[in-house]
Amino acid sequence: MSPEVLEATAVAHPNIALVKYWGKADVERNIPAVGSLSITLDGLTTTTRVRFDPGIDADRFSLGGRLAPEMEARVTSCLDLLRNRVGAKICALVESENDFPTAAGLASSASGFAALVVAADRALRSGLATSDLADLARQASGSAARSLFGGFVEISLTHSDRELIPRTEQVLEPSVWPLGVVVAVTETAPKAVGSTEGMLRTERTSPYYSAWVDSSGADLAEARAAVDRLDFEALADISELSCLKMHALMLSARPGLVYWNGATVECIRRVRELRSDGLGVFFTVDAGPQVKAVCLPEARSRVVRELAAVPGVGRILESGLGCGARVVEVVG
Ligand code: 2P0
Repeated sequence: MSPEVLEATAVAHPNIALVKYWGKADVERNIPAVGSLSITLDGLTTTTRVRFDPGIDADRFSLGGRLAPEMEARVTSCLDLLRNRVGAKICALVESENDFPTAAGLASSASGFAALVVAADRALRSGLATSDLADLARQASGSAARSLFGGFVEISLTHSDRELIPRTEQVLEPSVWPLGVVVAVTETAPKAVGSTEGMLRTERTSPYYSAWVDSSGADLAEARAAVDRLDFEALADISELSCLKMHALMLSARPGLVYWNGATVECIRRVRELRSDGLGVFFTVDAGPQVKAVCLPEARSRVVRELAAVPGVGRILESGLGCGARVVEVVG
């Protein structure tokens, strides 16, 4: 192998927001309009190998063993951020695999861009701090910044010279509060309207958008306080509120964004019944039809059984909380 070939492989996990991000303060720089709080999963994994090779004159991207030219522009833009930062010009072959459905509301772009920046950073020997890599990943996909870290992760926004500055940080190690997540997969096809397009449409057309942005800071503070106290009931309340508020906002766009199907609604109803029976579980749903049930460890097996029995649920994925994106192999 030529000594100029630089290669590294990284893994990253999707994250699920409990306080949701929806809307952009700056589209160009992909600054979120609201802060968010997420948990990183350990049961779903993206593995990405980046090989910088002086023998190629354009980046190439494959997903699951098939070339994916439709995604190359986003991958190249993300790599350009890193190349510009370190003064590199070399192109890369990027091979990525997900062990879960892609683009169906399971945050594959989050784990994908997190793994990409971590692998590319190591391959180029750039040695950037995790916070800097999170910032690069955030510019590629807002939720990706959160997958750089494990456990409970917050993106907070501060004002500086009339600009919003996002900052991503871990707020709790996964071992401190080892919650479980049960994903009820109700559909595996990619979603009809991607998150970026959906957010821009919502901002342009929903009469509720400013109320969403104005109330998000209080939701985030409430959720942070619940996490700090390890208060499951309080976290359940504020997480379901943030989820339903985001979907109400999406529904109020023109044309309305309906990411749910019938089984999504049935799963939500079932989780609510279980919770009112005293089981430690709450739901959240992202820009897709899957329902994620977040639960106390002792509730997990019952939640799996109950959601598997809901008509329309095709598959159940189980996860605990995991760690942030990391390098698993370096070549050269
Ligand atoms: C979240 N979502 O907080 C919210 C909830 C989906 C619903 O972050 O436009 O793919 O690339 O910054 O990161 C999905 O958005 O959006 C997302 P872009 P991204 O998890």
